[in-house]
Amino acid sequence: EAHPDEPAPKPVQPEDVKDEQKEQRQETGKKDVGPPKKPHEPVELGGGEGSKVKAISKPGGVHKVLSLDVTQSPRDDKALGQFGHAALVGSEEDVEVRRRWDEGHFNVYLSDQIPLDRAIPDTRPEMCARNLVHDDLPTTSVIFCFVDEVWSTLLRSVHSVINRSPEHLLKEIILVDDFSTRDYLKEPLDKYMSQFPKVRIVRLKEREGLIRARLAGAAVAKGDVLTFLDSHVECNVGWLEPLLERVYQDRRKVPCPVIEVISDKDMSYNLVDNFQRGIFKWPLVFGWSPVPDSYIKETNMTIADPIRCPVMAGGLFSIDKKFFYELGAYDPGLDVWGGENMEISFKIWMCGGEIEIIPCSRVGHIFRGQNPYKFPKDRQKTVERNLARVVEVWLDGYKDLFYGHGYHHLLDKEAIHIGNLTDQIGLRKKLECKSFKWYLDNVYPDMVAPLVKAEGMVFNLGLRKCLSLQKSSVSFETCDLSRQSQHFNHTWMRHIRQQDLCIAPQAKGNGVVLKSCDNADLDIRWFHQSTNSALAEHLISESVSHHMCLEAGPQGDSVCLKPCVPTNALQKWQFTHYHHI
Ligand code: UD2
Ligand code: MN
Repeated sequence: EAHPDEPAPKPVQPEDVKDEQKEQRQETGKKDVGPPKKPHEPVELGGGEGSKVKAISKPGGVHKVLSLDVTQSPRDDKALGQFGHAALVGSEEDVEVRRRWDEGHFNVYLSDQIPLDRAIPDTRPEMCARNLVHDDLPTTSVIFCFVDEVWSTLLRSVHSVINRSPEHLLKEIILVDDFSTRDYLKEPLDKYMSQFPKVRIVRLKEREGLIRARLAGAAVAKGDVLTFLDSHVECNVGWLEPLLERVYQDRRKVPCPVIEVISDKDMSYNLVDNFQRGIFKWPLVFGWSPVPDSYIKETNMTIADPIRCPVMAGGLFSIDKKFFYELGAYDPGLDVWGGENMEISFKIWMCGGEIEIIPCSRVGHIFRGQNPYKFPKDRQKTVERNLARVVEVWLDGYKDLFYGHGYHHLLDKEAIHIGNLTDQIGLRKKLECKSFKWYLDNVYPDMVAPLVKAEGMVFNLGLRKCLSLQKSSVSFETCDLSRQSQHFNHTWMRHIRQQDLCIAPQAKGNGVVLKSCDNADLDIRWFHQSTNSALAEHLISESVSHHMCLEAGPQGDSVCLKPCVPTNALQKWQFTHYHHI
């Protein structure tokens, strides 16, 4: 178990918190658990916050986080996978393991043999069990959406919520069935869940994808807070109250639990590194990255403090229901899977909220190598289109960075059927959300995001002169950085650009002309291999009809396109400065 040297906190049964007591608490502000605390004394939860924003104290009674776990002393402590231990199957069973793997893209065979209410190690940092939370926390609706989820993992997810959430805070569990095809998810699921009055099942009439499925769940939710979870998780001891406490402290905080790893192979429950935050890299790829040591030191951050996250992983978080709707919920135009975590993250931060990981709240999740369900359309195209919608609404000028990282083809909006964005753009205006630049500067300052790949003068190696824009034509001059006429950018769209003008190959002939820059214009892109101002390289026109190299006339009186010659110095160019991402 997690803290063998520490006596496990005495489990408090959910029945301990009765409705009458709850009402009484709200009236009198008295608590029934934990040490007494004066009603208006500021409460510091989890010590000095990494965000430097001190927790806002709220009046009202407090109690120690309820370390509910009716499963800590399980019925069968010899059961497979019990206590989150790795479960192994005999090699003669390998065939079965393999045969059933594709049902969920994890070890379904094993999962089916592990108790639905198994105990898992309490992986919280030690101080978490001593933290105080308010008595009158808001209630939550827990929303699971799923499509063809494996029976045992779906049930284990639901059991973990029921067993480890304070009864009075759990308004309901909403299961949104995203048009599953498997029979056991129909009557058998209804029947099984009928033993839990709090579980409601919503069935969608067609496959909507996880985004619209979550919206359908939210639409019927009665709790004050929405808590979204994937349908193959195990909520750990004390997971819920720390999340609700953050929302209670400030309704614009969007807390996420630490996502721990349930092995897809042996179903063991594994804790993850501390101090991890959710980030993205170009082109909007989600990832984890440690909080810098210097930041931890400077802010005296402890392993139990909330961690501000530029983006969330997507699956597991709590959000004040009203705030969720004020933000316009999710863009309902996002299909099936992917990109919605970027959308909600940018929206939350840019429109007044905050995303945090709460180390005292931990939920295990089975990470799978592949989506175990079918995409109605091509998977890659679906995700790309979702991302393009997000980018067009939220990224301002930085969208070129996204497209420039291998997504040029998405600029052809007609080909990708990006759909209508009027509502989303209108929403951003209405909410007066901040710019993407503000987001980068304030939320993700360590993100490298230059708007151009290279800039400054464009030096020709053979001629030893620099490109210059004179009277709207391209010529050469002795290099002089102080002259604006010699300043060009090589952008993420691979344009050679000065203000709004781009260098382009002549439609007929080998010369170059100036055109107004247009991201969708394939003819004005120039491939340039160099990433380093010590190395001159070709500028290769990507225009279909040319595909040749930019070359300086030997007298410096012209610039034109010629077939590329690796050794020709008149075809070698270097920018003054290159940016690295
Ligand atoms: C991660 C998120 C997931 C979501 C996704 C990006 C975590 C732990 N998981 O991928 O929540 O944000 O990134 O979109 O952060 N589902 C449906 N209908 C569909 C497809 C999926 O209901 O058409 C359900 C699915 O059964 C599951 C949930 O949506 O419960 C998330 O799907 P996933 O587990 O395949 O996503 P994951 O964990 O790879
Ligand atoms: Mn998942």
